[in-house]
Amino acid sequence: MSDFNKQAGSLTEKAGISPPEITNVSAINQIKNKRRQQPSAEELISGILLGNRTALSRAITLVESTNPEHTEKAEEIIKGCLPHANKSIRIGITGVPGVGKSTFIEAFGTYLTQAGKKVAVLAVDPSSTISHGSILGDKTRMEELVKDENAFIRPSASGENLGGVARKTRETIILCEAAGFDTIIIETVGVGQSETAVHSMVDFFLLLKISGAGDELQGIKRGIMEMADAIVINKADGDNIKKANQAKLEFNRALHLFPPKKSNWQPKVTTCSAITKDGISDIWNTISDYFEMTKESGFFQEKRNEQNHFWMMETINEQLKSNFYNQPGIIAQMEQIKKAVQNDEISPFAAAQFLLNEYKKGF
Ligand SMILES: Nc1nc2c(ncn2[C@@H]2O[C@H](COP(=O)(O)OP(=O)(O)OP(=O)(O)O)[C@@H](O)[C@H]2O)c(=O)[nH]1
Ligand SMILES: [Mg+2]
Repeated sequence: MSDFNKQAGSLTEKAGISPPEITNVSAINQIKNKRRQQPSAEELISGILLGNRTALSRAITLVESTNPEHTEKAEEIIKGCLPHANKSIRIGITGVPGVGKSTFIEAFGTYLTQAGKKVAVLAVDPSSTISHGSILGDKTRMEELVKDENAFIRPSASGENLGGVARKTRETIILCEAAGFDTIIIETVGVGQSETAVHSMVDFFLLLKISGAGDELQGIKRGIMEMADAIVINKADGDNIKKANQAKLEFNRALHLFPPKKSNWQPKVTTCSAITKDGISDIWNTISDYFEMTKESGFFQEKRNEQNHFWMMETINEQLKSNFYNQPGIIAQMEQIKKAVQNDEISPFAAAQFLLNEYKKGF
C-alpha cells in the first residue's frame, strides 16, 4: 500500500490539497480519544450493578457483537453479572403481526412501572435484519414506556440465525437482571420457530389474540396453544367486546381439552384492551397467581434449571455442527461425497462416517 493510501480517510487529506478550514484538529482528536476510551469490563460490571443504563446498553452491544475481542469482554461481564441475576420474573409475549403486542406492552409495562416494578423489554425477532427489531420500528407505540425511568427497551439483536439471537437474548436477560430489572418481557412475532425459543427462556408465556370471524381456533398452531400459560384476547373495546367474550369462551373450552401442564397450572383466558387499558390489571393478577403457585411448588426453579440445561446442550450442539460444516477439510470433500452417495457408490451411513472421521483428523 502506498503512503498516500495509508493516509487516505474521511478525516485526512488528499496529497497536495490543503485542509479546509472547518477541519478542526482538536475536535478530531477528541473524537478519536473518546473512541479509544472504551470502558473496561470491570467498569461496565460496576456500572450495571449500580443500574446505570449506559453501561447496560454498552454491555449489550458487546454481547451482540461478532468481534471476538468484544465477545471475550462480554463473557467477562456476564460472569461478573451472573451472581446478581436470576432475581426476576420473565414473561414471554407472542402474537401475529398487528395483534397489538407493542400497544399491549406499552400499557402493561406502564402499569407495572407504576406499581413500582422495573421493566426490561427485549425482542426475539430473527427475521428483522433491516428494521433492527420490531420494537425499534414502533417505539412510537411505546411512547410512555420509552421515556419511563423504570423501563428499559432494547430491540432484538439482528442479522443472525435464531440460535444466535436466542443466545444473545439469554445473555441480555442476565445483564438486565443484574442491573436491577425485576420484570423481563420478551416479545416475539408469532411466526416461525421463535416462539419455541422464547418459551424456553421465560417463566410465563402469554399468547395475544384478537377475536376473529367466529371460528377462533382456526389457523392457530396446537403447539402454541400448549405452550401458553395465558391467552389474552386483545382489542376488547367498542363493538368488539361481545366478540371478544365469545372468543374467550371458545378458547377456554379448547384449553380444557389439553392434558394438564407439568406445572399443574390451568392456563387462563382473559380479554383486554391495550388502548382503554381494561383488563390489564387482571392479567397481572393472573401472572402473580402463577408465580405464587409455581414458586411454592418448586416448579419455578425446576423449569429454570431445565432451561439452563437446554441452552447449554443447544449451544454445544450448534457449535459442534458449525465447527463441522466450516472445517476446510469437510468443505473440500462434502460435494464429492454427496455425489458418491447419489450415485450409490457409498452408503449414506458410510459417507457420514467417512466425513466424521475426516473431521476428527482435523484436530
Ligand atoms: N381498538 C384497539 N386497537 C388496538 C388495540 N391494541 C392495538 N391496537 C391497534 O392495532 C394496531 C397494531 O398494533 P401494534 O401494537 O402495532 O401490533 P403488533 O402486534 O405490535 O404488530 P407488529 O409489531 O407488526 O407485530 C395499531 O393500529 C394499534 O393501535 C386495542 O386494544 N384496541
Ligand atoms: Mg409491534
